[in-house]
Amino acid sequence: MKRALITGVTGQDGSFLAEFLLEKGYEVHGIIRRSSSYNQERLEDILSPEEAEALKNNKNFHLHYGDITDTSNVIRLISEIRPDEIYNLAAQSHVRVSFDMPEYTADVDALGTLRILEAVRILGLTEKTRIYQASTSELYGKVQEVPQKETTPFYPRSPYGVAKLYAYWITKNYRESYGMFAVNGILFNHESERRGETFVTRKITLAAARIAQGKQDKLYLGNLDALRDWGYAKDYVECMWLMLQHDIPEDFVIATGEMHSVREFATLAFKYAGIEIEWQGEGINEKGIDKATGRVLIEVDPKYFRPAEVDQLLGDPTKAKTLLGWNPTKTPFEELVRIMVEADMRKVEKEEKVKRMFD
Ligand code: NDP
Ligand code: GDR
Repeated sequence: MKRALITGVTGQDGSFLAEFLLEKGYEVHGIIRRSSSYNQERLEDILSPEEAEALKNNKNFHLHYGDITDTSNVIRLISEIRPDEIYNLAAQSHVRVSFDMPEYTADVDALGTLRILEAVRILGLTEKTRIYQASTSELYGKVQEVPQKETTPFYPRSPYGVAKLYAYWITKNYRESYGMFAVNGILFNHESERRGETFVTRKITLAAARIAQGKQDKLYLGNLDALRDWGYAKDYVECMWLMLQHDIPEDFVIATGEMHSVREFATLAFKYAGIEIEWQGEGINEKGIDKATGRVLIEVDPKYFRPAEVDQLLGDPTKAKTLLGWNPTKTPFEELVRIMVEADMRKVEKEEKVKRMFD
């Protein structure tokens, strides 16, 4: 039985990956952080009661307290678990927040990766343990080539992107220096019904559901023109695993090859929630109006603008398609939006009216 360690198991990707690996017959270990309030919803509440029960009672699923900023903890856990595969998904993953917490973001996202690589090296596991590093399309930032592929030069535009740039290169460096099987998955944005509520897609699908059910009045967004290559997270975790099963340690771009704007995402999400949006005005005065009632439902709030923006990202998944046999269009854009809105419509049915202070 293969043994995997997932950092960031309570996150969107970690929860999907844990389920995926358990289904493949792995013994799965996950690192969870101590928190003053409960932080395992994605492993329980978001799953159906049957799935949550199955996960909890699965003898092959083990959770450990830890933090990738804590070197001794990382070394102890890796030494005890002796994993065949490590998936390093832990990160301060919010780009906007990384401008407010640049040093912390670097500690977790850059040095956290180094700590894991070093632990594997120090413990003499370089031959045994394969490592997946969660790299990102944010490395491309100010785009130098369209679409972006494995050879496209990087130009990160946020403290998050810069920290992940270090993680990308240190992973590659350990591979080249010590012959480790350590690879970067350069994943473009991927979303789902388990996406964190402050990322733009989920913020929109939740708001569309709440507005449709009379539980929220308005949605405030930042840059409506941003273009992203959005895929479905459940499809992307398969690729993380495929990269570690490949004969040669190599880096891969994972993307759909299709790009849409935030405005388009919002229009479609509201449509699936039963509201037709008409856009009026320009720039910070642009508004999304309910065609049927004339009510303003979406407004721009400059508070969500970033000091430096990534205007557009479009990935070329040819290498993953060819070498890993991965299908980038398994869940098309429209289907992704529909899955998210339908899940949020069900969730919101059980909710009271909400007012968000921080999103
Ligand atoms: P999430 O933000 O949903 O999850 C991040 C996870 O990391 C959470 O489990 C969080 O724990 C954990 N974590 C944060 N800091 C630490 C720490 N110091 N020590 C241990 N665990 C920590 O991210 P996603 O699931 O969306 O993304 C997974 C990874 O992939 C991240 O590294 C992200 O940067 C990267 N990525 C994501 C993309 C996307 O579109 N989703 C695209 C490309 C890359 P807690 O629950 O306690 O906060
Ligand atoms: P991103 O995702 O920064 O691409 O990082 P996010 O959903 O936060 O933003 C996407 C684009 O939408 C614009 N935007 C808004 N964003 C947020 N969060 N809130 C808003 O109200 C809003 N309005 C407009 C943003 O300016 C941006 O252009 C995600 C994360 O998962 C990273 O960890 C990952 O590495 C990258 O995707 C690939």
